[in-house]
Amino acid sequence: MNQDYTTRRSFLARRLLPLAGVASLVPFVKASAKSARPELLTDPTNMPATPFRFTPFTVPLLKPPVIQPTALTPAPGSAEASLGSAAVYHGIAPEFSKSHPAHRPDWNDAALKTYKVDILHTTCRILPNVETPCEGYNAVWPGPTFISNFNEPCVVRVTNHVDTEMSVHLHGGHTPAHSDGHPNFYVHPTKTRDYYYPNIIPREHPGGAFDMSEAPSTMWYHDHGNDFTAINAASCHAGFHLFTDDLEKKLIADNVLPPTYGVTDVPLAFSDRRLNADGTQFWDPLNHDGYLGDLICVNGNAFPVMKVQRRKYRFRFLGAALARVFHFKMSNNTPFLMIGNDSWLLPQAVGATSFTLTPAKRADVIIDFRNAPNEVFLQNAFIQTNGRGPDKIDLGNAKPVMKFIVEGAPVANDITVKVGTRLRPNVPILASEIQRTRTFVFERRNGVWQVNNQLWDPRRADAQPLLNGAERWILINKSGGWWHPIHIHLEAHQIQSYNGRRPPALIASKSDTAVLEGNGVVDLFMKFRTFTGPMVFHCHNLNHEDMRMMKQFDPRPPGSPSPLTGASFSVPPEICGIPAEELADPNNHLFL
Ligand SMILES: [Cu+2]
Repeated sequence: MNQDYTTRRSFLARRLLPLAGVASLVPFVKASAKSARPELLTDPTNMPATPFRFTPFTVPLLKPPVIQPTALTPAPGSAEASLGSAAVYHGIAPEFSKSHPAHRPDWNDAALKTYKVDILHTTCRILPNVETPCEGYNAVWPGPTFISNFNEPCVVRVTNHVDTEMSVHLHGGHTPAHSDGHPNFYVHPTKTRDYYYPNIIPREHPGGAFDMSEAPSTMWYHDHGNDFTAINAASCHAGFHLFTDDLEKKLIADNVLPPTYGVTDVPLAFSDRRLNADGTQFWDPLNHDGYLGDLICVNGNAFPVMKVQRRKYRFRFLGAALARVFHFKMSNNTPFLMIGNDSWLLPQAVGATSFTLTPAKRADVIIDFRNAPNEVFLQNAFIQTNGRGPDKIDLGNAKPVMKFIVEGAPVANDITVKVGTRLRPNVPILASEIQRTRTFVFERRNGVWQVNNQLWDPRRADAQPLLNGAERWILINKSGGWWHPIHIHLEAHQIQSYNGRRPPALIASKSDTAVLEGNGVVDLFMKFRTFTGPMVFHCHNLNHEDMRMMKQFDPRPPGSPSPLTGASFSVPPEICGIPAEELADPNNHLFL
């Protein structure tokens, strides 16, 4: 196993060192006084600055394309596309089978939609005149947007054309373990895997009706490969997966929310990048604190511009950065209307003059341009100098990250959502439902990131909640000033207290990522429904995740302990999707 570990780290270094090495040889091209860069970002890091001049706010905001269904050959679930086949090497989630005990007849209310995604080498234009090698889902960044309807299952066939093990996680999804994007359930290079998303939500009780308070709105998908998640994310593996149900469709039909993807309903993925003089991305493989770029990208382009009308827009903010934390405000100080946190709409819309977005968080936000000046900027008020987390909020010196050009007269019959508008009713988890309390301490020991004094180990189930049960988890940050946004897979959690206080309305109902600020404590309730594990929870500062700040839980029925005893990686092949002969292959990178 140590041999295996060394091999993987060597590979990692081979893949990444050219990026960092180039940077160290290239003299820093100092930005002139006319350059906009010093005004765009406070960047007192020790990393070399991106050595290109450019004019910000000239590149139109990119709207990720919507992926269209396509027929798959061989068909999902066929003998040719099953465990061990050559065509679709990894088969399909066992829950897909109608004979599987977890399968429910009402999962088949709609026909199966099928999609094809290829992980490809490609290039992107972070800056308009600089071609940057990257990778991407269907060669675009952000990846194509999925739009799924409740209870309309789909299969996404992913083929890996790059030379790294990949794993695709549907973040916010209520998904079988086979298709969840577990870090060790790979799509190996040259191989193909079917991800099955039933697009269902948890039920009120086992066998009962679906709990419609659980229907998500804004999920996203991204790489989750063991050890490689940070560099894979930096290589542009991320996209949106939107989800609708009758309740959200009615809000749109009633003109409460806007209808049109890409026009008045716009996804915004925020990340940061840093370029070398040859256009490649700067990357320091020895930086485990957290990657920071000096170019703020929105949907893949640095500092873009968007033309808008004088009306309300729905923006799906996504914290797609590896370690940067944003604190957003508008340059004209118009307030935001917050309608969703992470994957879910709020019970009612909440006003906010500014808000924080850590890695992995989503904020579903209405911005009203009705009274805006002809030019207005979205600004970031956090000053951040390293991966530790933001240093301070400086609202009076916020830096622009995106420009809006506001055109025309106020639009008639605008959407009606406002502070207090009721959106998605919330069914709370009650204290009386809690079966057990667990405490997880996040800290740095011996230079690596740990949870409860342990490193990530895929052979070990760190928690075995009862399937369909509820637990209280207390997440404690004992790593000084470091921030750790903790993402828990499988379903939403409910934050009971945030740093010892009642949580603000924005995070008081449903979240999938609990933010541990420096020395912070989050006390939460969570249910574990529908699917057995293994599932993971981890820091979403991706450099921390890769350096072992991750644990595993495995919901199991009473009397059915997890096979993950710590002795071996013993998840059945039909769950992990990897044939037995591959599991026994010493070149298979399942462990470290
Ligand atoms: Cu962290």
